[in-house]
Amino acid sequence: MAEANRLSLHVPEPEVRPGDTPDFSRVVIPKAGSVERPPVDVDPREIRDLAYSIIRVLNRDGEAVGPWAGTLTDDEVMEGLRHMMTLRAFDARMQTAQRQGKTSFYMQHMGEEAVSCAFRKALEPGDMNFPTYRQAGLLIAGGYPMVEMMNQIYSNEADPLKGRQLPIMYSSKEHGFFSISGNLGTQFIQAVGWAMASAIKNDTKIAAGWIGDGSTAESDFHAALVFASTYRAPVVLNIVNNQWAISTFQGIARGGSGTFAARGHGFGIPALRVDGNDYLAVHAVAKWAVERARKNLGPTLVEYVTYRVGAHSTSDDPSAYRPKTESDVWPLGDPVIRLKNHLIKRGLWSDDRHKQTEAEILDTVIAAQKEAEKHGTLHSGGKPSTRDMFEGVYETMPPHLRRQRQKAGV
Ligand SMILES: Cc1ncc(C[n+]2csc(CCOP(=O)(O)OP(=O)(O)O)c2C)c(N)n1
Ligand SMILES: [Mg+2]
Repeated sequence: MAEANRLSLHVPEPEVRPGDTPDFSRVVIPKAGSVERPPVDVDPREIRDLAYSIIRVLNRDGEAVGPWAGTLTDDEVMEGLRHMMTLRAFDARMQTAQRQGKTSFYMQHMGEEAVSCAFRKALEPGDMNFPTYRQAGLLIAGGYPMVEMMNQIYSNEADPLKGRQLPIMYSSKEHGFFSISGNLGTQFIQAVGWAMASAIKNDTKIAAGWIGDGSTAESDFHAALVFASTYRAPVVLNIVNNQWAISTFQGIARGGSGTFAARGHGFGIPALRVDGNDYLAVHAVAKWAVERARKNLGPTLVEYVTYRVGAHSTSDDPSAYRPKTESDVWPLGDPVIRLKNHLIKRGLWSDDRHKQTEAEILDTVIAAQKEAEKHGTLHSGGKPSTRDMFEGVYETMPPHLRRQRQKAGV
């Protein structure tokens, strides 16, 4: 065969490898405030460019600028900073707890705190999230007790899920947080299905689906978009592009598409890209998308451009696949520091107040941890009963499980 006719596959490669100088020059970042804010009933064909831009509110000087600014009061912005700081402190304590053997597993949010914390504030009671493991900010910002989260992480006697779920896979119907499934991609089809059911019942509640950049390669992602677009389901479809899917860079799942958001175009779904490290921008875009769903205008696809600063999980070592200093040069900065600087600029905050709040939050997290540890940790103290393993799943227990339960004597 002639050399020219031989076929070969294209396998996208990350620009840099461990030991190289990190490089984010491919990430094109528009100026804060430069992207238009269309009316929520806009024809999706008129805003195709929003899938290729990045909606930003906070500029380099910490000012909130442009048409997407101003969706929150001063008190709400300060509360938002507190939520992100709480999530960060919670993460740090639980990461250490895993290293101390108090739980088998933990996953951090470092760098992505704004996404789930700000999104939660755009929802109403009764709305339902279908989250992955990296949206605990939905619970923190929704006022779910940290002690309950820790009880779940420790699989102790007070674990609301009775040891049945992997640590961090919380569930709270009351807090609009559907049980986390380890099977990624399922969140998108389930969110669309839940939203369709809400519309079929002529209810007023909307759903939010969550997926990572890597998981958009799952067929569930595409099936969800078909149903969402055909039936105009009241759902917000969130893609958290944190640049990595464990050790696989985002270029693999994105493939030839310009951006993840642009995948919405083939389905006629309005698609927006937002600075995921900008609490104010995330809130403004979430509010826009939630309003569309609530007004029965149908689904919105949102891509949050962010960066996973920490390891994928406590079982991962990122130095094996990316330069150690890559997070330092991530061009969208740190969500906590950016909101802090904004509040300082506005005269509502100070470095001293920040340090004091950090200390107060740490005390609260430690107090919650002590409380949870009274109920046991992975290898010590109270555990869920063996009986719990058999309860609460089947209305009528199948015979083979009944036999097992009898054998166990519970
Ligand atoms: C269906 C399915 N396939 C594979 C896995 C194993 N897995 C767990 S996390 C992960 C990476 C996901 O990356 P991404 O979607 O970008 O989310 P991120 O962790 O970055 O938030 C994979 C492959 C899984 N949990 N579910
Ligand atoms: Mg990812």
